[in-house]
Amino acid sequence: MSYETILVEQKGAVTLITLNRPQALNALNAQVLADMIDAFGKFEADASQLCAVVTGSGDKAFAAGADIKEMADKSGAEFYAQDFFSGWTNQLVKVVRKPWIAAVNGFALGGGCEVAMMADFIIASETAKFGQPEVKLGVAPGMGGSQRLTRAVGKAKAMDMCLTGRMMDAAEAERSGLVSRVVPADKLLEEAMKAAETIAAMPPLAAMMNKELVDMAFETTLDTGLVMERRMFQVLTATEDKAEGMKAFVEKRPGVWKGR
Ligand code: CO8
Repeated sequence: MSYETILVEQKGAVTLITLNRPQALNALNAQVLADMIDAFGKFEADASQLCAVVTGSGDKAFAAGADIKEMADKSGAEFYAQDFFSGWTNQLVKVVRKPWIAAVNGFALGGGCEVAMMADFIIASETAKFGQPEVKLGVAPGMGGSQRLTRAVGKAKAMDMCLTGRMMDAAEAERSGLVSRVVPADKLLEEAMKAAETIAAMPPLAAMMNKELVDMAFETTLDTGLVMERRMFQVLTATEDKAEGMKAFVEKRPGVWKGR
């Protein structure tokens, strides 16, 4: 399947999605959103695909934000009537239950940082730079920056980033808990694919429920989260993959998963 603004490749059980508008530093416009929704829908529906990686083309940017040129002349009424930006969270976060990783090469600013934060985790290259510079344009984050960044790095850093618009480099992002790992720029894709392949090799239902449980930690009380954790644990003990996983451990061999 070919798209106007992204590249999509299936590599074994991993779908690699590359934001591909390098001339605009992979800025996110309406076409990127439409292409991403379609690609993520196919990833979610394809039983052979178990994890995805999203990265940016070129070595300069993951995505330098929502497309400012597309938004500049839009009226406030249009932004509101279209519930502008809602598609990203509604389609990429709420619909997608399989794990996916953002591999951030270069700038992840504004909407770019926000899409990276929609991923289950971020692997950054040493050259990555994160920022929510919307304040400089007279606006505020619109795709989760003020909420997901604050949950990821805490109030002090999130306020600093949103109020000054300054960028955070990869080392600071790792120290602050925004990214899970920092790797050399020339190893980024290799490392992200390796992580995705590791996830894709896990029992799929267990991977999906682990994702759901960690996400729940941001949505609910500790008591409710702990109950849900026990229930999902108990549900997983009823799967064929649990029986196989424990048998394979005892027999000192890799498990062979059925996804049920
Ligand atoms: N949207 C559209 N085009 C962009 C964007 C963007 N977000 N970022 C870069 N580009 C384009 C540039 O216009 C330029 O195109 P051209 O060659 O045609 O002039 C090309 O990409 C290369 O960029 P630069 O020449 O600027 O490259 P530099 O290396 O000099 O600078 C920077 C790189 C620092 C990343 C710089 O491009 C920059 O500051 N970009 C904008 C970052 C930003 O502000 N992002 C947040 C966008 S807003 C958002 O995501 C939330 C919604 C806010 C609503 C706003 C309503 C108006």
